Amino acid sequence: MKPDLFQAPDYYNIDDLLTEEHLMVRNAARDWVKKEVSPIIEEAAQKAEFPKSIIGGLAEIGAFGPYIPAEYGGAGLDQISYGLIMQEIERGDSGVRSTASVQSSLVMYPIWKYGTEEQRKKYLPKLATGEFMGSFGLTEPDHGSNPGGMTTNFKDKGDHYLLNGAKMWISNSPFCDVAVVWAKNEEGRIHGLIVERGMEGFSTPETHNKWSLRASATGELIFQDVKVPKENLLPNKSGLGAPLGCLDSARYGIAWGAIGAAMDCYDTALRYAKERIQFGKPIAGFQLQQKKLAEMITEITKAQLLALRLGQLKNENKATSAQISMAKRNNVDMAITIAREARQMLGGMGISGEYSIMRHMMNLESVITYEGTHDIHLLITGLDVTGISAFK
Ligand code: TGC
Ligand code: FAD
Repeated sequence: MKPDLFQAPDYYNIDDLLTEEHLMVRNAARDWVKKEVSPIIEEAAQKAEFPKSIIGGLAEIGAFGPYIPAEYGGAGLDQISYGLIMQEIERGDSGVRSTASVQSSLVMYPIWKYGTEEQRKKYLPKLATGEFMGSFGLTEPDHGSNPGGMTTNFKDKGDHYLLNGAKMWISNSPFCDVAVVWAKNEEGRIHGLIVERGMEGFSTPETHNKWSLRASATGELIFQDVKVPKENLLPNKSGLGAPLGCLDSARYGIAWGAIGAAMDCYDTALRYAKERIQFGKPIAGFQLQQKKLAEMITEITKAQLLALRLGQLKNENKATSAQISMAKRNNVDMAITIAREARQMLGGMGISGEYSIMRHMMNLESVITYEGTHDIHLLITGLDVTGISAFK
């Protein structure tokens, strides 16, 4: 892969709206990605391997639990810092950001918000350092967009719960030490359970042959009469709102992360267009290519402002789920559109692993699907503005 010459676009001087702490956190993540992710990520994606060697570094830049309080090992940062970290990591690769999103928002967050003090103390510090890696099991083979229909279930057996069912498309599953699993009790109420690797009847087969998110490990979570200790139930929230509350946090991070992927594609295409000579001049001098670049920087700037405002609302605990859906949908769509345009600007080189664009483009096909598809988020906005559900 080419050396990483990334220069972040900031067309509206948005850095001026960030605090010293935001800039420090963002720059540390940016430097780390350049040094530790860029040199290895292409090979990892080509080999379809999650690069476990970067787990310690992710922990050091605060990517595991950025907003989890320091007393539990988290970085104790605000929501904008969390977003900026996700942006920088996804500038490197969406699959690496996935690993961080799952660890922070889908594993640490529910343990922190819905767990007991004992559960927080037992799991959070180890998840923050990457000693434990986590996964989040909501999606099932027959229930993706409609998680409320899940059939994974647990029965009260007196001194333990007996868990049965299967989850699929689970990020980090093949190597996770713990899984936060959503299942129905005998009354059909959804609860979260912490399942640990090594529990009898629990297996995590890997899903192969993905063309997207190749540097992230994806797999299943299978439960065959797994005896889960009663103290592993997350007691402080139940119902579908519990897992959806975690998704709010992860979707918010994705709204920022997608900007990173878009910035990398734009920056790569801009540099290439200035250097590539056809018909006796740089292709950046042709109006059609300028249209692409001008529209890219316009859309990136709009997405940056959307994410920043959402971050301010999150910091004030005022962001609604529907606002988060709008930002996730808009920013991922913006990023995938830019990736496709940028890929074309590189001509044949656009499909080569020498450049990051095709990898981003393929990754974003997962990002636009997971954490609620593009269409599901549109329906969430539709419901919010009309008051009428078009889901069912
Ligand atoms: P509905 O009746 O609307 O709601 C059920 C209950 O949940 C509450 N609620 C929320 N709570 C918090 N945050 C949200 N975003 C919420 N949305 C809804 C709601 O108030 C209600 O509460 P209560 O107390 O009244 O019971 O539910 P529904 O069955 O009609 O479904 C709504 C729908 C379709 C929007 C929802 O199910 C949905 O978002 N579907 C998409 C599924 C999804 O996003 N799955 C993601 C799986 S995890 C993943 O992809 C990780 S990828 C990780 C990575 O690698 O980065
Ligand atoms: P379906 O729900 O079958 O949807 C198929 C199509 O139908 C979509 O276009 C959808 O928009 C459309 N559709 C569905 N319902 C409606 C409706 N009411 N109106 C209009 N259109 C509709 N899940 C986890 O729990 N944990 C993870 O860690 C995780 N990681 C993932 C990693 C990857 C790489 C991928 C690809 C997925 C991951 N997922 C994870 C699963 C992901 O959240 C689901 O794939 C996603 O929610 C969509 O579900 P589905 O694939 O079953 O599609």
